[in-house]
Amino acid sequence: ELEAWYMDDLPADQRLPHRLKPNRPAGVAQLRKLGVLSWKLNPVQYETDPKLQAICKVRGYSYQDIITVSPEKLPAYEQKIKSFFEEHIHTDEEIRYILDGSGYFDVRDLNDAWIRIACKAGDMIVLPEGIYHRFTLDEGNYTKAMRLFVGEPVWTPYNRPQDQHSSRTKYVERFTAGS
Ligand code: KMT
Ligand code: NI
Repeated sequence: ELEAWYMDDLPADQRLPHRLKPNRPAGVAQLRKLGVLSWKLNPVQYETDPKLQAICKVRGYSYQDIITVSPEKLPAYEQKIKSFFEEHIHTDEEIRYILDGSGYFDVRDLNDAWIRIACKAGDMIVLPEGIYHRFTLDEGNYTKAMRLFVGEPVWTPYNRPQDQHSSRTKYVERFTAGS
C-alpha cells in the first residue's frame, strides 16, 4: 500500500520527505475521498501484466509511453523538474505507473493542505481531473514511469490559480463534502 503523509511547509529541499513532527499519515481511504486511486502491480512484468491490462480496459487507457526522470536521461531536466513541481491541474486524469525508482506526488486535500504520496516501483496512481497537485523526485533522484492516457495524450499543466477553470469547478463539486 502507498504511504502518504501531511507535509510541513518548511523551505527545505523539495526532495526531502517534509513530514510533520509527529508524523501525520494519510491513508488510501482518505486519498480515495480526494479521487486518488492506486494499485500495487508487479513492475517486472509490465509488458504482459494481465492486471495492468484489466485496469486499462476498464478505465479506457488506450495510450502508454515511458518517461525516465533523472538528470542524465530527461532532456531539459532542470526546466521540467521545475514545471512538474509548480502546483497545477489538468483537464484529464494524470495516470502514472512507477516501473523503477521512486518519487513524490503531492496533492491538496479538501482543506487545501498538502499530502505527500510516496510512489515506488509497482505503484500505479491516478490523480483525478482538476485536483491541484505537483511531482518531485526524492533523494534517489530517479524515476522511471509509464504514462497512460485515454486517447491522444494532453499533458498541459494549468498552474494555480485555476479556481474558475471548468476542470477545477467540476472537481470541487464532485469531491467537496455535502455537494
Ligand atoms: C508529471 O506530469 O508530473 C510527470 O510526468 C512527472 C514524471 S512521472 C513520474
Ligand atoms: Ni500534473
